[in-house]
Amino acid sequence: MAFELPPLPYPKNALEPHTSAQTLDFHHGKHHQAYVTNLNNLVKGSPMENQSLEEIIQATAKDASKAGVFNNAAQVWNHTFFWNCMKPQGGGAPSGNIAQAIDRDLGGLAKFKDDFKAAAVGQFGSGWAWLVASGGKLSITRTPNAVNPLAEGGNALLTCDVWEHAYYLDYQNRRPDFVQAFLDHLVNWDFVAQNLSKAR
Ligand code: MN3
Repeated sequence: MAFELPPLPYPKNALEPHTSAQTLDFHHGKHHQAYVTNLNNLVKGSPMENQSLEEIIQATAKDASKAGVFNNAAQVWNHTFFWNCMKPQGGGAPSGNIAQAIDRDLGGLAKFKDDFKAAAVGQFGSGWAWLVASGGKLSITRTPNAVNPLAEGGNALLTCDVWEHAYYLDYQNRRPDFVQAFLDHLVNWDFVAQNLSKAR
């Protein structure tokens, strides 16, 4: 059974003006699709064909000979997760458990936003910024290329794609402006709270 590109959880123009329909057209329709196609070609005829994305990611993360499979599997997972981390009229302030955990572990929402932005902007080259729950505690991390917290056994709660293809059409070199717009206007806090409630 081949992996498939999941549809975006909202119309392509729904995140405007913060992320354009043109960006989502390329980012979802070309970049994300290419990772799906590459992964299917790489696992064809191997036992991995019948494994879940999560199983493939965890099995290949530390195996240099499987870097191609890992990179494409992780990028398929990362992008599907990223689309769900955003919604139209998102951003604002979280409530409930996730708000309490941010206050407890990360010094409150304002400090979380500053620190998440610093992680996203400070990732040299391509990668991802993450809010992670591990051992019952929240932390902010950044990863290069396709690497994600699953590989380390952590629970991803939120991510922002900081590969240039995520923002270049709309923001050119201004990654900090993209990350600020993500935090202020796009974050789907309901999805983040749902991820926290499922965290192991
Ligand atoms: Mn991307």
